[in-house]
Amino acid sequence: MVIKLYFAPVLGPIGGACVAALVLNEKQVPFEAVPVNLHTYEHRSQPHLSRQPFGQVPVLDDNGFILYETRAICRYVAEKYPERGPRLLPGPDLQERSLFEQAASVEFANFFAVVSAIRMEVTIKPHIGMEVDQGSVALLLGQLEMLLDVYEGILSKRAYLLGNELTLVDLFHLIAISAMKLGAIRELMTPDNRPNVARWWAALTSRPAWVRLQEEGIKSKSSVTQPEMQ
Ligand SMILES: N[C@@H](CCC(=O)N[C@@H](CS)C(=O)NCC(=O)O)C(=O)O
Repeated sequence: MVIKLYFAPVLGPIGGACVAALVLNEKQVPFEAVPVNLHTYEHRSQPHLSRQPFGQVPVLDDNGFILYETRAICRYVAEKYPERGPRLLPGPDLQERSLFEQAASVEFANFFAVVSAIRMEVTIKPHIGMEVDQGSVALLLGQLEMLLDVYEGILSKRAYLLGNELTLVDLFHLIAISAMKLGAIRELMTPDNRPNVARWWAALTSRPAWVRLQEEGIKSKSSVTQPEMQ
C-alpha cells in the first residue's frame, strides 16, 4: 500500500506538511495526499485523533505505521529510502551524526522558536485583535540577527549548514516558511547584509520540488518521476 500523507489544504501550501511532501518528492517516494479539513474540525474528529492525538497535521501512514511531527516524518522517509534522491542524512560515524543532531536542535530550539515568536507578534496577534508588543518584536529580531550572524559565518565556508551537501537540517528551516515571508525577517537576510544566508535561502526555496509545492499545493504522486536537481 502506498504511503499516505495527511495534510490541511485549507491553509494552503505552508509549513510542516509541505516540508514532509518535499522530502517525499526529493526521495522520489510515491504517496497519496489525504486532505484533512480544519474548517469542519476534521482534525478533532475521532478518526484523525486516533492518528494524531494532538489533532494536528501532517501525519504519515506507511501501511499502518502511523507517524506525526514533521521532522520525525522527514527522518523516517530519508532513512527508509537511502538509495533514492539526495541522501539528506549525515554520514554513519558518531561525530557526523552528533553534528547533525546539534544543527537540528539549533533549528528547532533557536531558529524556529524565534521566527515563530516574531510571526505570533506581527501577524497572529493583530489578526485576533491583540496588541503587538513592540518591545518583544525588537528583542526577538535582535535574537534572530545574532543567530543569522552565526549562520552567515558557517555558510561562508560551505554551501549548506553541515557541509557542501544538502541535509534535512537545511530543509527543516522551510517549516517556518510563513514567518520567513515577513518583511522584517526578509530584511535581515539580503545579499547586502548576509550574502551567504541569502544564497543558502535562495538555494532552498528554488528547489524545483519546493517551487512546485508552493505553486500547486500538495498532490498525490503515483509514480517516481525524474530525479530532482541536487
Ligand atoms: N510540531 C508539529 C506542528 C504541526 C502544526 O502546527 N500543524 C498545524 C497546521 S500547519 C495544525 O495542525 N493546526 C491545527 C491545530 O493545531 O488545531 C509538526 O511539525 O508536525
